[in-house]
Amino acid sequence: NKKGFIFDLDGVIVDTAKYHFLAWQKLAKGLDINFTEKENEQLKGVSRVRSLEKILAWGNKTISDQLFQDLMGKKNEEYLGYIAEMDESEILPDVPRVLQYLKTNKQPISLGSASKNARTILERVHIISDFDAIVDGNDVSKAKPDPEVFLIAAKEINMKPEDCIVFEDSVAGVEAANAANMISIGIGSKDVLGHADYVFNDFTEMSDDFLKFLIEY
Ligand code: B16
Ligand code: MG
Repeated sequence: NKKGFIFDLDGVIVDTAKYHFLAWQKLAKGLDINFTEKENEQLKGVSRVRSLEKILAWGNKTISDQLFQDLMGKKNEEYLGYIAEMDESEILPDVPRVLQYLKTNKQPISLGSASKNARTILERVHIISDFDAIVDGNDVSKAKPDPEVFLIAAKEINMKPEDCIVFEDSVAGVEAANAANMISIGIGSKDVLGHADYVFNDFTEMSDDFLKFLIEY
């Protein structure tokens, strides 16, 4: 039996949301916009362009296209500074166990992330070789909740969407997985991810037996 297992990156494999937050907060401060952790929640799974649009809207600001581009570049530079310091200690609990279980059972594994920095991050934390395919923000034209990223991720591992399982931490990402006709597994709080087929607080709560069930259903 074979299923395609598709992992989101930020919030599922590593917690880079804290670095996105620091970088966006610095930028917002420069624009005199108040930006808190609560607003940062709403940027999870959201593309870089869309994130800046949202921050500007929260602060009631309109800026030129040129400045918009400059700010996106600045934010990313700041973010890359944090990523450069990452190592395998930042992999979230039990992610290696789950990947190992799937590999041992010969299941195809794909990444489906909105981030244009996904490859860099996977390299930094030394798990890039665990993935049979990597689909990220550079490969898509439509951001989550559009299912495009997951549909390409499935195709790259030669699996039909209905035979794929998606691990996601964001509202938009779970929506995208559902729209792709895949099994959606929320990683996080049930209050936020109630629209997922299954929800676990984190991978430590997901048993090998459950993974076996997913492979065999
Ligand atoms: P970048 P994911 C998403 O990654 C993040 O959750 C989101 O906060 C970020 O804005 C987006 O990637 C774009 O990231 O600026 O690195 O291209 O959760 O889909 O893995
Ligand atoms: Mg995410």
